[in-house]
Amino acid sequence: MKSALITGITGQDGSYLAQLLLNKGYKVFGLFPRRSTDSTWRLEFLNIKDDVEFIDGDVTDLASILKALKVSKATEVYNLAAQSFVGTSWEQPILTANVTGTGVVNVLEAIRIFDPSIKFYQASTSEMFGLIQEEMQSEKTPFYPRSPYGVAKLYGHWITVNYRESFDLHASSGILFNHESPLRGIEFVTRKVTDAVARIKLGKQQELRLGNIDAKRDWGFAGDYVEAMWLMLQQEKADDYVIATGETTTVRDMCNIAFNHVNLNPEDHIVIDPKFYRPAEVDVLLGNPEKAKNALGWNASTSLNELITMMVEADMHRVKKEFGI
Ligand code: NAP
Ligand code: G4F
Repeated sequence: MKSALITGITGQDGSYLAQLLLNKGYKVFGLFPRRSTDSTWRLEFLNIKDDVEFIDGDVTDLASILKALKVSKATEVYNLAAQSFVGTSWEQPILTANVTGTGVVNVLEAIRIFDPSIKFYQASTSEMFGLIQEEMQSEKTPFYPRSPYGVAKLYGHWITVNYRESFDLHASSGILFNHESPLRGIEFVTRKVTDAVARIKLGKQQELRLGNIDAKRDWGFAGDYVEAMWLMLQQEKADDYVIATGETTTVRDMCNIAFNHVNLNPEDHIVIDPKFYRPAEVDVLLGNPEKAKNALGWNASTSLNELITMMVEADMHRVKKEFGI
C-alpha cells in the first residue's frame, strides 16, 4: 500500500486531497500542528477523520517533519501547510514568512536528509503573479508578488525549483489559481459571500460588508484542483504547472450569482467598507491551464455558476441547522 504525508491536512485542500488519496487506496498521514481547539471539522464533514492518521508536528519544526517521514514511510509528500490568508499576511508578515516560506525548505531538507527519492508537491499560488506582467498567466510569466504572503510563496516556489535542480529531487510546484468549495474558510471572499447570502435569505443578517468588488479572480472548485496535485506526482519528471479555469470574473459578478440563486438583489445588501481594502491589491488573475491540459490531461470540470450554487446550498443547510430552522 502506498503512503502519503499531507501537511495542512485540516485545511480545505488537505481534506479533499486526503479523501482523493484514500479513494485511491493510499494510507494517508497528516502532519498535525498543536491547536487548543479542534481543527478537524472538514475531515469530519467528509466523513474521513477516522481514516487518516495524524502525526504531531509543524512545518516550522524540522525535527517533527523528519519524525513524520520516518513514522509514515511516505513515498509522496504534499506540502499544503501555510498561513494562507492574504489579508492576515500584512498583520503577521514574519509568521507568514516562517510558515509559508521557510516551512517549505524545512520539508525539502527533511526529504533530502531522510530519503531523497520521496516525491514532493509544493502548493504554490497565482498570488505570486500579483501585479500581472501578462494578460493571461502561464508557467513562463514573470512574478511580481503584492503581499507578504505572495513574497513568502515565491520563496517556497523557487526553493522547490532549486532543490529539484540541485539535488535531483522529484519536486513539483503547482501554481494554483483560486479554488473554493463548501469547505473554504469563512474569511475568503466566496465563502464570506455564500454564508452571508444564506443568513440574509433566512432572516439572520441584513448586510454584507465587502472591500474591492472590482477585483477579478480565476475561480475553480477545490475538488478538481487536488486531482491535479496528485497527477503531478505521478509524472516521470517533476515540473511546474499552472492550474486554472482560464476564465476570470469580478467579485461583483460572483456576488450576483450567489444572491440571484436565492432570488435576492445584491444591491439591497452589499455595503462597501474600506476596512476590507488591502494595502496593495491584486486587481486581476487569469490563468492559462494549457500545459496541465496537455501534459497531465487535467481539466477544470466545475463552472463558477455550479461552484457558487453548491456553496450557497451548503451554507443554507448549515445556517438552517445552526438555528434549528
Ligand atoms: P487553508 O484552508 O488555510 O489550510 C492551511 C492548512 O495549513 C491548515 O490545515 C492549517 O492548520 C495548516 N497550517 C498552518 N500553519 C501550519 C504550521 N505551522 N504547520 C503545519 N500546518 C500548518 O488553505 P487551503 O485553501 O487548503 O490551501 C492549501 C495550500 O494551497 C496553502 O498552502 C495555500 O497557501 C495554497 N493555495 C491555496 C489556494 C486556494 O485558492 N485555496 C490557491 C493557491 C495556493 P490549522 O487550520 O490548524 O491552522
Ligand atoms: O478570497 P480572497 O481573500 O482570496 P485571495 O486574496 O485571492 O487569495 C486566495 O487565493 C490565492 C490564489 O490566488 C491563494 F494563494 C490564497 O491562499 C487565497 O486562497 O480575496 C479575493 C479578492 C481580493 O481581491 C480581495 O481584495 O476579493 C477581494 N475582496 C473584496 N472584498 C475581499 C473582500 N476579500 C475578502 N477576503 N474579504 C472581503 O470582504
